Amino acid sequence: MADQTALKKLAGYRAAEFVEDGMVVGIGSGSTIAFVVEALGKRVAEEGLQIKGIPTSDKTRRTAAKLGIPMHNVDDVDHIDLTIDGADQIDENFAAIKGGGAALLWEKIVAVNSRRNIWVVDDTKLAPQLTHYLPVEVIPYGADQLFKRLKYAGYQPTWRLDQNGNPVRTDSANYLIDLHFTKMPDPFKLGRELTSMVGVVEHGLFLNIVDQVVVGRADETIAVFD
Ligand code: ABF
Repeated sequence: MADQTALKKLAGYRAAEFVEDGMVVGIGSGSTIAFVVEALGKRVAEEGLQIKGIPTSDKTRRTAAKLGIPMHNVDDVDHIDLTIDGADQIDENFAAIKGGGAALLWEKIVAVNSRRNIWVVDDTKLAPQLTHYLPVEVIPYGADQLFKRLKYAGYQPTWRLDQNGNPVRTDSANYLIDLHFTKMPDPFKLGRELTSMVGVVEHGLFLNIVDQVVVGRADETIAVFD
């Protein structure tokens, strides 16, 4: 049985095949996407693939640029043809939780400005219902008061801290609060409630966004779900 990294590579390289010459491509974040970037870098170097990359994080911008992929900002282009991104968990309705990698805000901005979205995962990310913690990006000013409100609402909030115990700062210099659920409430209702809370910038529920999911499976086959 292949290990998770091998499945990520398998799926990442397969997902990169959907990129065509001349495309504006949103490039996601995370370790699975690192394989997509590696595959695209090879095609740029070996085939002369002509694409414009739009990053979902500063880390992705740097990694992709280092591999020779021309990177542009989301506002530099008329539209994005295709975005390929990872996910923390995807349920049977293709709802996803993203943001474990602290990039959910730029990921969602790029995704909603893309004509087509593909998520690429190994099969450990698939689940009947969403159970993964839910990242929420919040403005630092008033974040403690917001944390208390989330706790009172029963969402079991925790601060996203770095290895030194300091609050993680996103690429937009915001904080992340992760919510924990024994049973995820209706994601649409929860999403609306979170974005209505003053100080919440965005949350990691990605609903009605994805068009295709590429899955690296434990038997080393690839499944593509439309
Ligand atoms: C990104 O990919 C994030 O939304 C998500 O947290 C991460 C998953 O990373 P990995 O592929 O390393 O599991 O899109």
